[in-house]
Amino acid sequence: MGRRIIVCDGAETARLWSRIGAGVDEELTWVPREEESRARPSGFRSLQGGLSEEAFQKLNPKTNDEYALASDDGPWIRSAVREIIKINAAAPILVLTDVLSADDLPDHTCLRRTGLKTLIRDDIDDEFGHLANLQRVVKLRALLDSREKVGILLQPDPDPDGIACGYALRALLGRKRTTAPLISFGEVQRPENRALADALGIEVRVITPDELDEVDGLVLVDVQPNVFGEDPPARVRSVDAVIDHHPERTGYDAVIRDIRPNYGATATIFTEYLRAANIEIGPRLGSALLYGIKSDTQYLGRETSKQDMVAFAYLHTSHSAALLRRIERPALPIDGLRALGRALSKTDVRDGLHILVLGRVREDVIPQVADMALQADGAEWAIAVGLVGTDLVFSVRNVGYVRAAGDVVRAVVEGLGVGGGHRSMAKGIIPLKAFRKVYGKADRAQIRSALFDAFTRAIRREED
Ligand SMILES: [Mn+2]
Repeated sequence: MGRRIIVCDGAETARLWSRIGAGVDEELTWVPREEESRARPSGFRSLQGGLSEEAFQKLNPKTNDEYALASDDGPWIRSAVREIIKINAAAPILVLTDVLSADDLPDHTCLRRTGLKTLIRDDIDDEFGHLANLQRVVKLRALLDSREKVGILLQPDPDPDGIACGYALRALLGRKRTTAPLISFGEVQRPENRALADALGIEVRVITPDELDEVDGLVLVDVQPNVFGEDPPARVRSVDAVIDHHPERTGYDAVIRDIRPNYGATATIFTEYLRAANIEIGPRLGSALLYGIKSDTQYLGRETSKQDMVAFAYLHTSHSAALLRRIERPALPIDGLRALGRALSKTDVRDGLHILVLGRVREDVIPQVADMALQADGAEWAIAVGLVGTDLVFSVRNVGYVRAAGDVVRAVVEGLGVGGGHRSMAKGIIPLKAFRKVYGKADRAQIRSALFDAFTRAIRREED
């Protein structure tokens, strides 16, 4: 590595730099402004004769040296760059300025611009952000520490974001499952949500509104009372705290309210809390929060804020890849694999559609098969369908640059069943009875050809 040759415009800039402190490999130089010639900042060499090739030559430059130019004066920067590239045409140059824009700077392939005072300002603002989060944590603890049992209420059929946040709140409060139970008015249903709870060993207790009397503290995470119906139970309309990222609702009281609708996940708020409070995030908590952000933002795609990105990166160092894999790819049952084997033996991709008919399977097998089916050569759409109870359940995936999967599925199930989803993932349910009424029988061949026709029609209709 070469040196960093720092060139400051005037004594004031040089003094600012010396307050930041110099690195061992930094050569500090300055160019005095007219009236400053005797005010040499300590530690700085004056560039003899100003910005000239000769002055730079006296620094004995090497080809692997890097340069930093600190100035808000356009002509000063331009002449500095001009002289430096006489010495090394490919010199890497960092320009530190709070005023000049890209247009003010000379053309040089290896030049970057950043702030000087604003660079420090950004760090300070970040630190005050952490401080504000710490303050919220302190208030939460002060409010709840004296309570014997704090209920952490999640939405019915809690999703990964909610479950992860409940788990994080328990860690923040330094409590156990007995003194800070995760509670909900509806059980964890969706297979991927159950996979998270199982993998982390988290129990969500289903309770009735009456049972809320058992807790003497109540915190709502990733949810607000309006979710519990038009006329929510009185106890949830007056709570200790609400921490959420959904649009702010009215009609309830909370001592502490931290609602950030611009965030993609409540898990981002809790990551900031944990970070501000200097709480070490272990692999289980790290994986849960990471997965919470990932699933609420669809892998940092939909409605993702900068804060979600920062939290995701922060969690990435503490999560467990093995644990995350177990959550995202739950163990497949053996008979599910056999059903997949039978479906694969008849597989083909026609007009970009890959349909796998599984027969009777456990429901969580279906989305996993759909994920895999999209990997088939030529597949733009993957549809995995299985028989669950008395319903045909299908999961749909697409490559993303085609029509939205949710819209296509809604068109396919119209008048037959229910369905919906997002841009590249969707799910549909058609009762067998309804299917038979329209298509006669429901054997594999019939299901395959009926879905092929329905999807082809729906995709084409969408494209018109
Ligand atoms: Mn959420």
